Amino acid sequence: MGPDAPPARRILHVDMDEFFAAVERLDNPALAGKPIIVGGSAQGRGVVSTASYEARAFGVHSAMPMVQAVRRCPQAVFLPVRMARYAELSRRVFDLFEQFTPLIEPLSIDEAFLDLSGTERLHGPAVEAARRLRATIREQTGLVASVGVAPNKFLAKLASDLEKPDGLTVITPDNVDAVLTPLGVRKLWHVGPKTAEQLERLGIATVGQLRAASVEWLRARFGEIGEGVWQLAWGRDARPVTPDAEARGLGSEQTFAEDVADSESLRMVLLGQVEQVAGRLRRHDLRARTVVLKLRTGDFVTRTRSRTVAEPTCLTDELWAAARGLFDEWAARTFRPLRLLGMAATNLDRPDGRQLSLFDHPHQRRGGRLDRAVDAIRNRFGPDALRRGGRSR
Ligand code: TTP
Ligand code: MG
Repeated sequence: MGPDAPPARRILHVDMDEFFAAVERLDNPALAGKPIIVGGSAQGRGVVSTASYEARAFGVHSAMPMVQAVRRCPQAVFLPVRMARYAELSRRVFDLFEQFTPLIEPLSIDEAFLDLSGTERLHGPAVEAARRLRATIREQTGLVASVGVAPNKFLAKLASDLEKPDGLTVITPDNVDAVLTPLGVRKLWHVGPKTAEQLERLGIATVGQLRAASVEWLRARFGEIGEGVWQLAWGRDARPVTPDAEARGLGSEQTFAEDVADSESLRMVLLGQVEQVAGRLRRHDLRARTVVLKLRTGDFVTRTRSRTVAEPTCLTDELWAAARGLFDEWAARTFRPLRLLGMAATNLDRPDGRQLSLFDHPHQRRGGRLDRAVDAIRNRFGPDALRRGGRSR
């Protein structure tokens, strides 16, 4: 990487091991060590959702017709899918991710990307964080996760699969070539069976061979995918981890037992929400570009207003100014008693560059220090320990 290269990212890909089967074993420890096959239906039709590793040893795998699974592993314990229970465990696991970063991109019920870039100060090196995450998941849920750590999404996902089950695999600039070059081209995103066959017929079966091909030739032959695949072969993937901000929520909202008509009380509720969200942003070393205000009136009509700030920020004062501005504008024009009030910080961003922190921006210095002091007290004494005077500003 040249001197102008962006700071390396630290991406985790987390994938729970034999997820549905693992939950079944958790709920019935007598299943330990036995082949478990989850899926199908009581009549033995349908397909396998997943098989425990003991059953996989007999060649049973996801999406296999149940009849075939029965033939291959008749001694297995066959169980129906209990989706609600798996979703419950999934939620618990995803909640644990939040202790490490709010930049979480869910891929499926048991799989997600986490972006830990810029969190060394909070969580130490990414590998350490990955170790702790695996231990936390095991302690808190009794389930096992395999984790890949790498500078981008493609490599992180590849890594999590390499030492499954119960694996922690790190891909770095030092080992990326050794890991990638022997792999079959089918391991690359976008290379489906058809493209793979075409490539193989041209003598390109491995990633190493693909690297040797010219990118112009690949582009001419396969279009844009050709170029993308070539980049992946070199371990390059710039796609960002895209959190579902609304669902994972860097926001706070409150529903009132009765409609609240006093705008000063509402402003105080809003200030409390801003303080809470700003604290979470700072804890995760994030800044927000946009503040969203959410208002629901007694007739259950919900409105949102948003304001984008000039510079991404994690400072309570700046977020409060935006939220208060939105609220006051709405109140001045169309005030109505509220049933629900909430706010969210969206368009999240990390400080661009390792060294850049809260205190690098001269005009942010004062506010930053006050915010940190407030955070420290809150962390010790709870969220209600301090309330700043926001009334007359
Ligand atoms: P996977 O992560 O693909 O599989 P897994 O967690 O069972 O096993 P591994 O250790 O290899 O990660 O999928 C997660 C869950 O999604 C899986 O437990 C069951 C469900 N699933 C299906 O229902 N059908 C399918 O075809 C696949 C692949 C998964
Ligand atoms: Mg899995």
